[in-house]
Amino acid sequence: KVLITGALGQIGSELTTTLRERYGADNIIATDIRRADSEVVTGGPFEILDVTDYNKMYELAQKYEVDTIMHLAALLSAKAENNPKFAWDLNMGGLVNALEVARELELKFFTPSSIGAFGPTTPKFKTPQDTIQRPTTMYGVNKVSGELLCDYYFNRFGVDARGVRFPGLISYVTEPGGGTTDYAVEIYYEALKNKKYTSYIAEGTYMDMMYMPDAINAIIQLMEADAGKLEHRNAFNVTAMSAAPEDFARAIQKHIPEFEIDYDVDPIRQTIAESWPDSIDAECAANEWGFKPEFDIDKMTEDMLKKLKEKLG
Ligand code: VAH
Repeated sequence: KVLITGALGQIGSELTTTLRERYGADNIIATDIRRADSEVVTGGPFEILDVTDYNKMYELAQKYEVDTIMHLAALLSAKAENNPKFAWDLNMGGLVNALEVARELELKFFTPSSIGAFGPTTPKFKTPQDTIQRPTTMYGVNKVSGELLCDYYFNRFGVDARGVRFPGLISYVTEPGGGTTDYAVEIYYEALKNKKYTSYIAEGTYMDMMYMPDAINAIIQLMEADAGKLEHRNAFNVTAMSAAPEDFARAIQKHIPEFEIDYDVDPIRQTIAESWPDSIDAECAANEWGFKPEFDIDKMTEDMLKKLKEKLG
């Protein structure tokens, strides 16, 4: 039985529904800081949980007799830059609470890191699994600290903590909130609504990206992997493509020829994007637990436009 925090978020909403299909709805306890009219709330057990409230988290984990926590509640990079102190309190306070509950109740643990855990001095191309990590954003500081904290709880207390460094995630179910890579989601909505998108990230800015189905599969594969095979355990580099705004425009134009992109760069999110790698190396994830993404930019674009058309009606 799994307790998911941040279950109404971009990853949490799809992770909740996929795990409910896979393991049975009653075995997946969705939690978030607010209730919303969403099938995440109606499709199975749902509880209000502010992850900075340790006692409530402990109480829910015990009440539902879960054996796993998947901790997804966090503030993303751009929002964190606007509220660095709040980001620290939520991102680190929530994580240490979740790890403490996992330690106390001997639960399996998942939380994602991000390519945001790398900084300007990290090798930008085929970024290695083990390399320099001196991020220059509060989000990045939170992600590096989180990777180290998860390793600490594994080495010191034996908590079976696992994690991946996610790239930008593209999805059509729940929009991301306050990330730097959100342009790669917005562009599809705008393509269908206005056949035009003004990108806040400059042309030629490469970042790793992945379609949400590949991200959810990666979480399940990692969590079901044989623990003995995990050399790196937390923070596996995972990616499906390295892309810049013009790559998305070209892929969309294969379906909507008249689609146009122009640029109005946001200096804050551009600075964040430029501090991250262009392309990371996911060799360790492939070797240690068989990570293999299915969607490249063309396959993702075809599916994204099809599903968004249905969603937007
Ligand atoms: C963000 N989508 O933009 C998140 C993610 C790698 C990007 O961490 O902050």
